[in-house]
Amino acid sequence: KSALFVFVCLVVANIVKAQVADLNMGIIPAPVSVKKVPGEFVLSQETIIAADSVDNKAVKFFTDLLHSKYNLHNQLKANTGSGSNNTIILTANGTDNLPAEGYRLNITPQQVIISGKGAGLFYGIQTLIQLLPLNHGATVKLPCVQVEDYPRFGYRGLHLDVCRHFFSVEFVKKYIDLMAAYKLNNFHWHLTDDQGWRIEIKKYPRLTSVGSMRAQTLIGRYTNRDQQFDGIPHGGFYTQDEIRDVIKYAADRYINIVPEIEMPGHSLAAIAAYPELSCNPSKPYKVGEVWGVTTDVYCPSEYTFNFLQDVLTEVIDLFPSKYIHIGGDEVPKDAWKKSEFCQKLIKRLKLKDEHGLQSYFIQRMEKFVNSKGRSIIGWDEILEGGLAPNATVMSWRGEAGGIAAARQNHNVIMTPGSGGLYFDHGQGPASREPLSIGGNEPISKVYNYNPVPAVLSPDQQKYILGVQANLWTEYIQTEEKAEYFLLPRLFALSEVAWTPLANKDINNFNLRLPKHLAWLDRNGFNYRLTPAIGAI
Ligand code: TNX
Repeated sequence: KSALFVFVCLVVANIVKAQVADLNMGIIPAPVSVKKVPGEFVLSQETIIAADSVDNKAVKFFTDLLHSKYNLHNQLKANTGSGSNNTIILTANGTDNLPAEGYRLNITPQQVIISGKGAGLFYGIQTLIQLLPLNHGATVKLPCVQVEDYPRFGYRGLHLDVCRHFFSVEFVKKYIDLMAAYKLNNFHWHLTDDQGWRIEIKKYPRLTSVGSMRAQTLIGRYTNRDQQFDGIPHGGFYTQDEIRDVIKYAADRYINIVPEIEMPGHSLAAIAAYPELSCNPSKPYKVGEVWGVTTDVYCPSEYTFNFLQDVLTEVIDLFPSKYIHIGGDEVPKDAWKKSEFCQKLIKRLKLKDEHGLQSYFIQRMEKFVNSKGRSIIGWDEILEGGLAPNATVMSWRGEAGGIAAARQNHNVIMTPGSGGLYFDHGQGPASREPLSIGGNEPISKVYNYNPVPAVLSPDQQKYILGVQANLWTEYIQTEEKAEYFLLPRLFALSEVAWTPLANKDINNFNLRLPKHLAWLDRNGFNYRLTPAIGAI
């Protein structure tokens, strides 16, 4: 009898589970509200697409996709507001009271209506695309449903380090495609570091002719005591034309690109190109060949400030982003301690010590960026010695920096390694994973991360703009490996960034995963099979 009872309970539990999954219609990130209704809409060659504006970029994205993936060439016409059958209506009408980036999607047997403004319309289309079957015949059926949706956070970020290993424009676009499909809206492009400078700067050609190429790379871990090198040069950079092309590609998908130019640390590639940027210009420098933190950093001299202002001027001319990331992390103070120039400067400026100098450096650069109408983001070390007045803090060494910044009324983006957001860490036990920097951040840990620390008051919590995951590439040499480390964790990130806390449910998420893994297969992405769905 009791066995029968347990069996019945299990069956009921599974039905309930399946229904919850059904409620979300398999959508990732889970929307604010989803209501399944009976019936289906049949999308065919005869279906008309009626849009407020026929040359809207979201509309173009949709018709291009129907063409390329479903071989459908539907008639596109201006939306007249009349309700003819077999029509997909894309409109800004009916968006009253919707938060920014929100949309409504209503599928009935007669019509599909997506209401949204700007990014909202684009996200409504992304949700509709997720409802399209992966396998289809001559007709494509869409289940009837009513969705209302908007994001939990305005900043939903993903980072890529193209310095430790260079990635092609094609790959960067593929990365952006993934972000768009999962409603992420800020691509943090880590463009400069010790081991490579990756952006063309017209005024300083040596940054790329010298700084974009390292002669060799340390094999294996950076703790490799034998110091064995591969003997293979590694390099690459983006021309300004390529950068403009990527910015447009991202903007067409409602993705902003936050460029990062590191200072005062992680700057060895630039110093190798222009040794005058260091406090000890007579020393021989070469582009970094080992990972970790180097003691060679920019000297806070007028030469350096002029150089960085010139660089940022070109960067700001290229990137429309409100935010310009100026790094600020991991700055050993050795070179400044040894430098007579720096010691005099500390005295003259009445600073406490080298931390004060770091703060002076960042504040000075912030003033410059602000004078161009933009704002800086910095890693949480920019808190040391006092925050620059308008800075946004990216909290990576846990949440402490973010909490401190929010308490000082500064905006914060949470990206703690301890929250599972360092996607260069493994997704399982090291023994079963490819070589990585270490760590074990399974998808469930990413999923359960909450970017809003409970220790903050409701007013302070408002400073948490959002969340980001980072893909550092010391041990990620190929596109396949980058995708393997990114996926499927990106799906969990999208739900952390978008879905209301109350709607988050890991069991429900796990039930929705297989369809999205199939989508990855269909679109040629490599990924790690997750234990959550019964495979390692
Ligand atoms: C720390 S996160 C760094 C990066 C490394 C990363 C490796 C941050 C601001 N600095 O330079 O690539 O760890 O996980």
